[in-house]
Amino acid sequence: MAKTDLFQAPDYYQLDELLTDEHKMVRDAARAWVKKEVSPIIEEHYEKATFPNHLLKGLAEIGAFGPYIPTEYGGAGLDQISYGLIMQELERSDSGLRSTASVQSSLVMYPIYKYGNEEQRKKYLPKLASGEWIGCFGLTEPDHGSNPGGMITNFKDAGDHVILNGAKMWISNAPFAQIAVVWAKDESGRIHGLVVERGMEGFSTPEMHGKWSLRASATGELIFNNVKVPKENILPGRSGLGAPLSCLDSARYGIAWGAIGAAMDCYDSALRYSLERTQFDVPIGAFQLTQKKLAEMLTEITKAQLLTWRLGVLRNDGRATSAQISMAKRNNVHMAITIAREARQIHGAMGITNEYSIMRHMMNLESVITYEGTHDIHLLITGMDVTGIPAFKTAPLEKK
Ligand code: TGC
Ligand code: FAD
Repeated sequence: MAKTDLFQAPDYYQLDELLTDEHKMVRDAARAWVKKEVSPIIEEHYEKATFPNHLLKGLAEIGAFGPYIPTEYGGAGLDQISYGLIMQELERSDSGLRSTASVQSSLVMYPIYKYGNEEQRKKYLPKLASGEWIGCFGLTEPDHGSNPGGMITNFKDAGDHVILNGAKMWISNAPFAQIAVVWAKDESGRIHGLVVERGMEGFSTPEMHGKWSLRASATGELIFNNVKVPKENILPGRSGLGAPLSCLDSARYGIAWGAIGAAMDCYDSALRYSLERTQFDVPIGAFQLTQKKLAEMLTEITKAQLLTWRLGVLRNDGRATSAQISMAKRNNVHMAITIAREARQIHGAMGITNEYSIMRHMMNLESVITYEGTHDIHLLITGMDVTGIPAFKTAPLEKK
């Protein structure tokens, strides 16, 4: 039987006062849509490990595909805070749904908008904004995760087209995407973005199975076996590793907001449960140890809300740095996973069941703390920013 979604968002510092009417309208529309369309079906999709394809149209309607892409290309033309609020509401339901929207908006539409030419923008963006086409983003390879600069996927010049070879792994949306924005090296070793379309000969997208996390999101490989890609599909605006990394900035920013959504859902559920569940003749919320958990959860959520709102203001001004975004992604995802674990304890045995969203959030967040840069990589980005010294590489180990 479909469950009733009783979610109430915590706003302990009255942060709604910092939002414009448009922000609140966008957020409330996403929240209402999630309650009506997603909450009743998400557990079933999670259990079956299927992506709820029928939600794509609704996602487009609430502006989740290209929220900040200009309206002339089909985007919603919203600001960065509205974009963040949509991601928050989506991840409140499930990180996998937010993932699909993050990838579509920040990792597919953004590079085409930012580094594509006018023809490419007109060809792809409206169809992506409406959800008619879904895209994916291929950066990670089997042997190159945290170190994408070492990628081996490559292309060779062949006149009016290039020949693409290699493989990408762990790619969200890959199994059903119509297009893939793929990062590959040219003959001189320089990284470029190419739009690879489903149906091109030699291109396949096998689904990856066996995930205990992000089960309602489809993850796959991208395999390129002498794929002929027309030169007009190469994004001309920027080359080098900085091009894909700049797209990650946008997606990581959205994740910083999204993680707050997952945390709010866990806190809200734990608070309600602590007032309903009785042990030793009193609600478990009467015990100091339960109150400590709840108070600390709310404190961390409130700090994350403030951090993220400020980051949104900086991003709207074009002043947010990559390192500031890393700090927010790292802090908020860690905050959310910690809260999910504490909320699970408050729910006792019930916390491990699908009656509650807690365990699903907790397992999802294990992916979120790893993708888009791991927890430790983001720490090293902050470390590099404050010291000026990159600590990603050590000298190669000598063979004995
Ligand atoms: P490094 O030498 O530091 O930098 C290479 C060039 O890139 C520039 N740069 C950036 N530009 C824009 N934005 C950023 N965030 C940037 N970070 C660096 C840098 O200035 C340099 O430019 P130039 O002009 O001097 O060449 O690069 P490195 O090889 O030492 O690596 C640095 C490191 C480790 C931080 C980077 O590789 C990294 O972030 N690794 C993590 C990889 C990652 O996050 N992968 C994510 C894959 S996509 C994904 O997970 C999607 S999940 C989606 C979902 O479902 O939501
Ligand atoms: P590794 O890089 O092998 O890291 C393993 C461990 O070593 C980590 O703890 C890491 O922090 C640590 N480590 C690595 N280097 C250092 C260092 N220099 N210093 C200290 N510690 C280090 N990628 C895409 O391109 N597109 C997608 O759509 C996409 N979707 C994903 C969806 C899911 C569900 C998941 C799980 C992953 C997805 N990814 C995607 C891949 C993701 O970005 C990578 O998993 C991530 O970047 C980490 O790479 P890795 O798994 O190879 O781990």
